[in-house]
Amino acid sequence: METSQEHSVFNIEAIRQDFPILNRKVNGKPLVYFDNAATSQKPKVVIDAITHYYSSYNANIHRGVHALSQEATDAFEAARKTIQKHFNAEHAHELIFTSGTTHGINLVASGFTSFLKENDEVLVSAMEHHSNIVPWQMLCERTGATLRVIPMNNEGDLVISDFDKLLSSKTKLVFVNHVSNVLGTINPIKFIIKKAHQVGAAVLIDGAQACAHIKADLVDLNADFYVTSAHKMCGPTGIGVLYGKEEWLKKLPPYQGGGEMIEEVTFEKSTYAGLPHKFEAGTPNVSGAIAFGAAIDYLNDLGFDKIQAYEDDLLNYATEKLSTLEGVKIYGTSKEKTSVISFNIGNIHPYDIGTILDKMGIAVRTGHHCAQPIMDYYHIPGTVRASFIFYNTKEEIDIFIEALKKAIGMLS
Ligand code: 7TS
Repeated sequence: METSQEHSVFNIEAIRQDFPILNRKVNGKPLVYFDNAATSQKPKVVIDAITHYYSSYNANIHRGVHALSQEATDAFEAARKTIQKHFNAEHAHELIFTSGTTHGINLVASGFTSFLKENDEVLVSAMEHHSNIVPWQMLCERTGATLRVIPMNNEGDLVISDFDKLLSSKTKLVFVNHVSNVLGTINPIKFIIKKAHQVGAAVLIDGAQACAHIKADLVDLNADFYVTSAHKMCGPTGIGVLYGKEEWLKKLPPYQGGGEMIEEVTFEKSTYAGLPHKFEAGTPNVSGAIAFGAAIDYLNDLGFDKIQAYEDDLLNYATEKLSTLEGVKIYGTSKEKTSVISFNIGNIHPYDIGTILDKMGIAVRTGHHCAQPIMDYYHIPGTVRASFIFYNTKEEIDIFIEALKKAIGMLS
């Protein structure tokens, strides 16, 4: 295994060796994996953490007197602390294990049912993933509150002056992604949080697309809620985290009833456990949480400053190369963006480009990317999306550009 010393100079070859899947071929060609915004690949330390748990200390947690249960509980709670430290949250009990971003958002949206009434307003940005839109629409249906939209402009930036105008004493909640999954825009969330707090609104930040690229500092951001999924940051699927400020998590009712979330149960009445257990009913994804911790350690060993500098370089290189192709239109040209490029070429359908790239071993996503309002804004059915991460290389981008040239030749 490569040491973090070797990684400290961002030794890309050593880093790529950490990811077993990168050695495979697809359709007879070396895999070029540019679908990292959908899910990232997993380093061996993460895969090993899962194998080690199941082969050495698999047990249910928080309930056994026996050694395996204690070891599993300790590892599970150590992972929570790793995540706390990573996001600089004040307390470990402010971090609730979820199955992912979607679960975290639904938990908060469900909890706000009793806090909202008719004529209250909630604000969503124009560039959200469906999972940061639909749960709030359902909340509005339950409560009679109104959903209002912070608009975006052609570059893919939020129109902050309009956000200012939308804020009022009626605003109770604002939910915005840290980074857009289509446009790559890094939203000015610290400013948004500050402004929303001035009118007494709570803010939920969807960090799903940020977490692999940006280390969020929750004390500095002062967010009320921050949600993310481990699988976007080299961890496993089926596990994520909801951060909530202690004062909010104490106020919110439990999302699910069941084992482990109670203090006492009788047929007359049940009382609930304290944080974080109140929101963690049932047997959790123990191996997932432990491997999530391993993924965070891995990323921090690489260093987020180095990750960002490397990915910025990849983004600039790819943007420049792509722009030389005739008929290319890139959606999302914000000055502040992560390594995601959504584009179309002339009138060629994105799906056709994706299919040809796949034949050449290149994985991209095509379609609306679960963000139909962005597609509506640009009046397009979908885009091709290439999303890069720190284990991608300029050589892979060259292969991608050559493959695109071939695809254009075949399709136009
Ligand atoms: N929010 C954002 C900004 C996302 O990009 C995604 C997933 C989610 C929420 C939902 O995360 P989950 O882990 O609960 O599914 N985005 C994508 C994507 O862009 N392509 O595939 C999944």
